[in-house]
Amino acid sequence: MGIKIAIVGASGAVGGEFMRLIEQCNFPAAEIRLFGSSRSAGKEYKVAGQLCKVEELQDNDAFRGVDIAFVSAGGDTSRKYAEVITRHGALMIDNSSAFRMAEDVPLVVPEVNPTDALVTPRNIIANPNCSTIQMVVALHALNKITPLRQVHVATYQAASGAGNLAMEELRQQVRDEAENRPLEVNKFAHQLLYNVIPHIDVFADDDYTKEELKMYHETQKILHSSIAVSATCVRVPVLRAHSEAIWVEGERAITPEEARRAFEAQEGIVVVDDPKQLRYPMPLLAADQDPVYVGRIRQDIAHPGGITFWCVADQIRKGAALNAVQIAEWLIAHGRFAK
Ligand code: 2RA
Repeated sequence: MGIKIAIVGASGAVGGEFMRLIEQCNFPAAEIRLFGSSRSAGKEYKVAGQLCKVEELQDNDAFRGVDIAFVSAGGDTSRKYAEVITRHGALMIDNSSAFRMAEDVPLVVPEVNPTDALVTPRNIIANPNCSTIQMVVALHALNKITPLRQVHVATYQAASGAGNLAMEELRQQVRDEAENRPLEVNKFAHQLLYNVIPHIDVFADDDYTKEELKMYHETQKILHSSIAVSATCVRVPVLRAHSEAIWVEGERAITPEEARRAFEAQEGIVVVDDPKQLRYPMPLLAADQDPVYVGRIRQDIAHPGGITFWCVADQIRKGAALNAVQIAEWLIAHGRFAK
């Protein structure tokens, strides 16, 4: 079976990962089209053996015949071009926050709520925010033991979440520091090198950031529950994997042994938890890898019956491109594109 795909935002960090994944996963792509801004138009990339030229995203009929459009070009572009992309029947799998909370757009993590992807009245499926994706895979495992009520999470988010230029800014700060040059700060509110910045996305009226509120609202939508998530989201000088310290409380007490068994049984999770041997998940372990890694599993001494653990995943892969490709693979396996 051949699926005709488009990648929108091809020149970005997530767009590049889509291209690598299409090749690495042997995605059944009969045709691959690339789209981008006027700045990117004309660039050429080799994808799964095909030489593809970036076409300018415009209000035209270029998406006629496309089955799946993987879109990662920012919320404004998604909002502006959703109708253009979907008007001839293409399924848009959107990485931006534009449609995540829309009632008629499913928000999907395939290990957690794949069947939500079957109902797409607008031909749009939203990919959750990266920090939400890795957390909900872990929460889903524990939710099978007992319904979870409350979650506290502190994130340690990599530069990649802010895109290619942000990763380059961190690399450049390393080089400039080594050469005693002044450090340039453009993509973040402050210097990231030798620093942590407790501020991702803009501040809302209640003094949480939008990134933190995404973790609250998206988690409820994906888990179909009223689970309450209080997050503090922090940027750290790491290149491409997000880490999270998570504290959960369920309707009944959970033991660390139960939690470990649930994580080990959960599709998508690899448990790395042997503190005596200094083995626990870290961003350097997770970079370029598919799984959500979980470790440091223990009873919460501040909340008897609560569980606390540490969770790490590659932000560009599971936090973005891989999750979208897995949604597409699940739909293909369930006959969505059977002709
Ligand atoms: C970040 N969560 O890490 C964002 C990207 N979606 O900046």
